[in-house]
Amino acid sequence: MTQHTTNSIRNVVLASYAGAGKTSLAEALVYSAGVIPAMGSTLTGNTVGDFEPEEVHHHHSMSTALLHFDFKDTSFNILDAPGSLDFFADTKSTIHVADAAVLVIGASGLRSEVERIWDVIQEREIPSVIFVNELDKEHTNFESTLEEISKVLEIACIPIGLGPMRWPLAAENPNR
Ligand SMILES: Nc1nc2c(ncn2[C@@H]2O[C@H](COP(=O)(O)OP(=O)(O)OP(=O)(O)O)[C@@H](O)[C@H]2O)c(=O)[nH]1
Ligand SMILES: [Mg+2]
Repeated sequence: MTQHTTNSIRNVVLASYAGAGKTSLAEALVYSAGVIPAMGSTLTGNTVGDFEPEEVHHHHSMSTALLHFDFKDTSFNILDAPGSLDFFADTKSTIHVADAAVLVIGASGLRSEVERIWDVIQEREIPSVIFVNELDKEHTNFESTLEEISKVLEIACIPIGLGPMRWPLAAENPNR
């Protein structure tokens, strides 16, 4: 097992409104890293993140889940925060302990709660990126989503695209 110092540990929060795809993204990350052999789904109720019976029943996260993987020399703790405003206190506390944030936006439509969550991330002044999700859905458009994000959050976005990536660790992991 790799020994990590605090310098090589990153605590990254996935935050957004409900249904944007945080738990699915967390699942894809641990799958890509070779931690799990197959991807679960929140609809089926077999994801790593949504493990509480209530979460499985309602298909929504109700508290922050911690997922972990190593990539190269860095150890990542992924904090999958709930999106519903009913659990906003939990989301806020999670953002307050994170080193970095990923704001997940579903391309099928931005919800108004996103401003409140973005404000908390901005208050913390931690490195943050926006992940545009659901681009496989019909009638979604990356450029118009980007425009909407810029308008709603009053920021200038710099698009970064990552192609299909096979992580070195996945090839080494016996689960893959
Ligand atoms: N088509 C498509 N569906 C997606 C994508 N990401 C997530 N979904 C679906 O969207 C729904 C919500 O995804 P979740 O990952 O549970 O969303 P969440 O942000 O964790 O939601 P909360 O826990 O309620 O905050 C599920 O049915 C997912 O299968 C995507 O990229 N494309
Ligand atoms: Mg979730």
